[in-house]
Amino acid sequence: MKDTIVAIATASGVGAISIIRISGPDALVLANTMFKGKDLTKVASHTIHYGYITDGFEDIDEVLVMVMLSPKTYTTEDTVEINCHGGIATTNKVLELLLKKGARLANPGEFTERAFLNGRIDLLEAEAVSDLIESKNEKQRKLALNGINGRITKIVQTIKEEILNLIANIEVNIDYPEYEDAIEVTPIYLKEHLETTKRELELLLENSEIGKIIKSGIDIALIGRPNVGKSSILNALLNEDKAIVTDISGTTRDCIEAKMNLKGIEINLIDTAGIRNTDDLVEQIGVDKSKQMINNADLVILVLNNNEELTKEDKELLEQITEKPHIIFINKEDLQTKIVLPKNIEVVKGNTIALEGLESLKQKIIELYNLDKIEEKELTYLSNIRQIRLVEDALENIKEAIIDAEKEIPVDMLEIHLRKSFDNLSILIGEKYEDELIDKLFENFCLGK
Ligand SMILES: Nc1nc2c(ncn2[C@@H]2O[C@H](COP(=O)(O)OP(=O)(O)OP(=O)(O)O)[C@@H](O)[C@H]2O)c(=O)[nH]1
Ligand SMILES: [Mg+2]
Repeated sequence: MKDTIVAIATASGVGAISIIRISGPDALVLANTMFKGKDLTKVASHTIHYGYITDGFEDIDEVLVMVMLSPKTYTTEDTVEINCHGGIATTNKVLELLLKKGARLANPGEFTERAFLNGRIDLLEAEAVSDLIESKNEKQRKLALNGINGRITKIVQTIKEEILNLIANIEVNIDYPEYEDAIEVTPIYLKEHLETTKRELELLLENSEIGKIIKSGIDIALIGRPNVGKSSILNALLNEDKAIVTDISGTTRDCIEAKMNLKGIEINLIDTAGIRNTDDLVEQIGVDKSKQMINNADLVILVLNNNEELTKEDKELLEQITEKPHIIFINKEDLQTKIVLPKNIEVVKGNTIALEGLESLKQKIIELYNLDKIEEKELTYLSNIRQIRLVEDALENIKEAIIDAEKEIPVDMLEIHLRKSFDNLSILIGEKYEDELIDKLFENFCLGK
């Protein structure tokens, strides 16, 4: 990390200004060699200076240069940010000059990686930086910001401390059995304390479901036989003619996806081809996709026709969705009721002609995912698979320790589970890491961050 890195920090394209960011031991000297104005190596930290960038022969741009000296900077290293006029030509020319002078082009996310490696932020905070940049709505923004603020880290640190205390007490018991004032860690004592830790980890995981919903939205598939009105429902929910609707069975041939917003959560609605046996090759491919969608979607809306008796296919579909989160929507309620439903199944009824039942359908989705409540809770959730896996492993080890404690296995034997759990949480916040994994993680960041 001895080299000095440079990257364009703003999005490429035409804009009022572009920012070129330089970080590392030579940041100031490098910027100074191409700056016509004050001597940047002599100015105070966190000051802005007006001047020109020059290649020695001609001026390249009129700029403002921000000087920030170590350690109070994003990376903790000396950092210079050149604010030049926007647009590709000027920005690239300034970048090119810096590269010629000896700076190295930064890898994606390398500034944030340095902030992490230099100990200014932990790994959860670093990941939240990326989330913040990518956030597209208010909830995603708040979730990411709480990550940056270190709220999740605090929760994890508390759990880590509890585990560490138990390990320390076990060690004291082993090393100094003669100490009478040391807490005697019996399996019963251990089990009692571990139950608390277990609940805390479980809560983190339960809440992470909400984090996933905020970050990735909910995939909802409209499934059913041909002609029951799936595409009509999609159009009605979106309030636009997105999918083709006709009275010909098998109108929709491929999955049609569209986004809508429910209580600030992104809903990815998927209209599918009506499921039936068919000799038409193209239609068959569509039908196969629809069947896959039953598995892949987060939620299935099974559409049935009020005006027809249940068919064999309907019954099969009802069977297939039992294990999935689902809503059954009885469409064409404006027509005569011929459908006879199995007892005790909960349905939403409506029609797309007078647009009835669609609000109830939305309400049902809101209830299923508690979308109304998300705002009230504090948005401190794990937000990616890496984080979730590590907490799952940490929990697994605590559970194993509890089982061992119940069997009254000597506490020093089950200390191994506690150590593994502790290590998982250390990896989660980046106190322990492998270089390669860290590089991989930051590769997903955008350039200049
Ligand atoms: N009476 C009545 N007709 C409806 C209703 N909803 C849809 N239809 C009609 O039913 C026919 C089929 O509607 P679609 O929305 O294309 O049905 P689909 O389920 O997407 O059909 P496929 O794409 O073939 O699988 C069209 O003629 C619609 O106008 C409804 O609530 N009441
Ligand atoms: Mg359709």
